Amino acid sequence: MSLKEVLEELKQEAITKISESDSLAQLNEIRIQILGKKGSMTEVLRGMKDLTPEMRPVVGSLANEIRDVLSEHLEGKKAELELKAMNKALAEETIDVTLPGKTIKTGNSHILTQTMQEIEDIFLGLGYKIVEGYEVEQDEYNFERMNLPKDHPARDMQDSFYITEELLLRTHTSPVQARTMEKHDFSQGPLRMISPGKVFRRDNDDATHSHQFHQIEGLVIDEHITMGDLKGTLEVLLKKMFGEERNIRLRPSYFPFTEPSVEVDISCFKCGGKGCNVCKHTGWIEILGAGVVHPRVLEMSGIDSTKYSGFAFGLGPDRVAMLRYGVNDIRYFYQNDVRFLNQFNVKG
Ligand code: 2U9
Repeated sequence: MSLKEVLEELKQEAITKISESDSLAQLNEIRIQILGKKGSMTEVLRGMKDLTPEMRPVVGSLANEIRDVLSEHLEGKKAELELKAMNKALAEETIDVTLPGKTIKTGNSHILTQTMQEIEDIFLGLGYKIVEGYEVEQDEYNFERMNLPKDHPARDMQDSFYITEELLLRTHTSPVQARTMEKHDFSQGPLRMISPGKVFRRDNDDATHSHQFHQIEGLVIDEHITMGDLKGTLEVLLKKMFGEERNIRLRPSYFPFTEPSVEVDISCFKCGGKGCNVCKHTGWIEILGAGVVHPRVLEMSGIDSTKYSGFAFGLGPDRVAMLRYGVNDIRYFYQNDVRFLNQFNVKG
């Protein structure tokens, strides 16, 4: 058989094999067998060296032609098999978009954090700055600067958590205000701040007391600040928190750091003032303490009390949350039971 005939036969055989192949892997095998380095075409072409010089170009161009034809067949078959494989995958791997999805559980802020952030937002809107301070404080800032004298019961070892004689876990967030006051430059404008955070008292834990709880204290100092500014500010705060229909009531009280001092009540948000279990049938709910900053407290932080005056208030976010959501034991907030906490998952 001449080399030309061998090539023709090889071509026919290859075309048959290609057309019969039924997988991409098999097709690749065939390509290697025919056109690869050790493939049959290459083998045949090695025999060209024995041809006469006249025959070499003839056989050469026939070989090239056959290689092109076979390449075309291989490509065509490849495209056909790929399409077949894709159609098969599409038929087998259909996705049922109506199946219920997997819920991804995400965490959410603790209800006390949510309550505090809501209050912080109200004060940010009123132009206050938020200042956080130390949870371990000096006796000087926690008590002395707040006009709590050495023999005050709050300074007793029985009532506060002392670390050394001079250091303790803060019993209120007031030391943050004292530290901010002594640094404040009044030539830049008045001081308007709130200090949210954890405070610690050595109470016996019961339904309404926990050794750790939260406070948000507010302080405004400027020239000519009066009780009227305090009342207006608290009215804005309490209406935003408990509803525009609320009334507020101020009752005289006593705190060492304010003079005069008041307890502030809101008309009951459950019964509107008629009397119910939430307001203990009085129509009013005690919500915070406040007053005009004691001149001695201003002077101790280096502020001229003849020129400047201020008001201050303190409220407990734990109590706010208990009232709002009908939680009857403060300790639930600190037990981290997810069945309790998930009730306040805002994301649902
Ligand atoms: C400075 C001067 C005065 C902060 C105040 C109260 C009244 C008050 C309670 C609220 C609930 C404590 O957590 S609670 O039990 N606080 O009634 N706090 S006036 O007075 C200040 C603070 C800082 C420099």
